[in-house]
Amino acid sequence: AKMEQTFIMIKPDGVQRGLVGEIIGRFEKKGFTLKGLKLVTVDRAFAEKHYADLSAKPFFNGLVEYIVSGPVVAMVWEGKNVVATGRKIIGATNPAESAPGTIRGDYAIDIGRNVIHGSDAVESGRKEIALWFPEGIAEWRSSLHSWIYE
Ligand code: YYY
Ligand code: MG
Repeated sequence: AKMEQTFIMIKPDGVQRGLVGEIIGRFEKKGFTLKGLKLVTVDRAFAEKHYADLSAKPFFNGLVEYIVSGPVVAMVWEGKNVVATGRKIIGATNPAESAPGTIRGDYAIDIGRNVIHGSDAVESGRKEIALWFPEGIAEWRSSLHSWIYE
């Protein structure tokens, strides 16, 4: 299997609302492997860097305020196709359009409180992992590997 990594972040509302265990459980039960995990509160400059591509958008300031408003759970998940599949597990950006069964579809209402972030491509995932985990991530292989991959 060709392995990929993605950066997943539970946003401050997800932490405050006690959704951390539920969200991690969905990625775990799917079969993906947890390679990095930390609870961290970031400052404005860091949040602006994470969302640099969106700096011209009218919602940018509110988005940055939201991300710095409390601790977030930063994670790296690994697996075959984890970037695209992770986005499916998360659901559409606007929770009004996210399908039931997705994280945003099940737990969010407003676009500006949509609980979770996931990288949109392998390359942006690589950049986000480097930004959030400059110390590096764990090197391990799950003993379940051959029960999940053929
Ligand atoms: O990748 P994803 O999080 O699904 O959406 P992006 O287009 O990258 O936007 C990042 C973030 O910005 C989104 O999760 C909510 C917020 N946002 C917003 O508040 N209003 C919009 N019209 C679009 C995005
Ligand atoms: Mg995005």
